[in-house]
Amino acid sequence: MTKKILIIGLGITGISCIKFFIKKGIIPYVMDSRINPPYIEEIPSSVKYCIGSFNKDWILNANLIVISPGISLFHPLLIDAAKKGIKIIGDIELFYNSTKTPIIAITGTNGKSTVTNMIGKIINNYYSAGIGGNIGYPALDLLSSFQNFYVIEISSFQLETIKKFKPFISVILNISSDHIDRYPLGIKQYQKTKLKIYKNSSICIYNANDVLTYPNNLQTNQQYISFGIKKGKYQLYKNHNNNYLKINNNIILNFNNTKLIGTHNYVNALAVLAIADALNIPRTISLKYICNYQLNNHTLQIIYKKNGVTWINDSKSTNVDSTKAALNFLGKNKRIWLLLGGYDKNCEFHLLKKYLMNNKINIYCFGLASKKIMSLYPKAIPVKTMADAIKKISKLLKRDDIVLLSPACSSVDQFIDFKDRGTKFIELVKQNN
Ligand code: UMA
Ligand code: ADP
Repeated sequence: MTKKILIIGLGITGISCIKFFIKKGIIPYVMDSRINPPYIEEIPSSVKYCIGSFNKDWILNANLIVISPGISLFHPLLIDAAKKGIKIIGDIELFYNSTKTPIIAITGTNGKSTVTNMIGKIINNYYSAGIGGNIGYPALDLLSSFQNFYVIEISSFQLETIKKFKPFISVILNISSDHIDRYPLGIKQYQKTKLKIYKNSSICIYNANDVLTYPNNLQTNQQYISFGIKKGKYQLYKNHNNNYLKINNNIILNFNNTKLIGTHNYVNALAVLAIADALNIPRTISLKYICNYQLNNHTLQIIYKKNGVTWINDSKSTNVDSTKAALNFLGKNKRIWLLLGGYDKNCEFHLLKKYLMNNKINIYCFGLASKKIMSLYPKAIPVKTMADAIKKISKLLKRDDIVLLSPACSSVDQFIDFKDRGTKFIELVKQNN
């Protein structure tokens, strides 16, 4: 038998892996446990595939297995394969093995896409950068065009399967409770997976306010750079109502003069400047792009204002900490109608207590997490769908109210993804106004 390469997963990662091997003249085997995986029609006719369940024989007789991020390494058949000595990797390791271009790797529970896009824009105005990874564009698809740098957003799922991956710069923005359904040993195991990003990196950038992001095995050949609120090399410093970016006690920028909103985004910008400086990009360029950066859709996106009521789409908030960030940004004084719910990934809703006990917050919960939310917050009103919540809320709104979709959960129980959830929210708001 010739070398058997097995790709597991027929999502966008799986398809990028198939194309990658075919380009090299290797015909892989492909498998997906779903009965109806999304990209079945894109498989070239030469490729043998198996769908609906995992094929034990294919797994245990492969020479190399490439798994997609949605597949856990803890699947019993993959544990057996690993015991047999079969190498199991993911697309990020393949990507790294196929390029000499320096990689900037960004992870964290929240802020990855914001930081990836922001630094990508800055680099593209001085050098060139390919931007991809968990942000929605498979890393392997970047290889077709030459770039000075690759900026890759990396999830904990993707970090599970890295081996020799060696980014030039690696960043962990923050770590808080997320994806606990995938990590049976809890947040420590999730953190350990995230910390893998630093292992071979030349420059490690971490959050001085978040000890979970601190590099653990310090090495003399690595450089460590920190950022944080009143802490670290790149600092956010608040004075009266101003929010300054400070380096070595020098004020570099007043964030109030930028398009960024929310303390969390100011902190994200600190990390961005730390990366840009490490790449020797002139500050004038970096600061110009930080000042003018427009947040991505579905992140604290003000979508509608009518009769003094503001509607905000923060569908990208898929965990407790991102919803905290949204509520911190909005403050304690306004009446907020919060749409919460979806698939909760075993995360810790009680961490929202300090915020949700505020009398000015009305909670409407939907989806799989409803029961859990209601058990913690009896005032929460359960509804079947987001549409039902909007219908009910629309009749109760008064001037100066805010309606916030910041669900603290993933969308997979009732929507295709966060974009679908956010887009439907926008449509519903228009229909109800
Ligand atoms: N699946 C099966 N059986 C299979 C293969 C997959 O049930 O045999 C399921 C997975 O459990 C998952 C879904 O199918 O629920 C998609 O999995 P996938 O690995 O095929 O996903 P891709 O389409 O390749 O997309 C992946 C990332 N998805 C996941 O990590 C689940 C995308 O991040 C990423 O943009 C893309 O690779 C390119 O790198 C999405 C995501 O939700 C946006 N990421 C998580 C997050 O940001 O919190 C980590
Ligand atoms: P990710 O790619 O990690 O999901 P995004 O930049 O897309 O991150 O933001 C996702 C959600 O997290 C949004 O609701 C956003 O407002 C929030 N967010 C962004 N940066 C941070 C941060 N540093 N801390 C907490 N929440 C954040």
